[in-house]
Amino acid sequence: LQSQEKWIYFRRSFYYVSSTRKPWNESRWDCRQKDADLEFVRRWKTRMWIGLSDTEKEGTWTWVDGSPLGSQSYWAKSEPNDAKGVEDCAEIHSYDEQQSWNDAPCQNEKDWICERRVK
Ligand code: 2F8
Ligand code: CA
Repeated sequence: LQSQEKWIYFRRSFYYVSSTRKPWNESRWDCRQKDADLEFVRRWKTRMWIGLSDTEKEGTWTWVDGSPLGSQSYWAKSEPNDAKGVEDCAEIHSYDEQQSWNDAPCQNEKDWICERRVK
């Protein structure tokens, strides 16, 4: 971990909160360079990327660790809607804990959180 960076420890993981906004891919790359990966949170103070996308196959949502999105999901009402056919990355966009996710264009710049699990 780089000493200037702020990581928060919670339940056997370290969490890093971004201080800039980036597209989904660059957010994930930032995490990977930190030996971490893009995390998901149920809600946050701003719109924020989570580690979930359907870029490989439209409509098949997959976590960055390769696991499929199971029955546990928190899509907002009418989401994911793949608006204009260009929304393949998931964000937190609402304070509603049960309906907080939206799919958005991956190149949009948003905040993100990295998770580094303690081995
Ligand atoms: O109403 C939901 C809809 O809101 C926006 O589109 C108007 C979002 N677009 C972006 O974030 C770019 C849609 O993803 C969302 O479905
Ligand atoms: Ca959407």
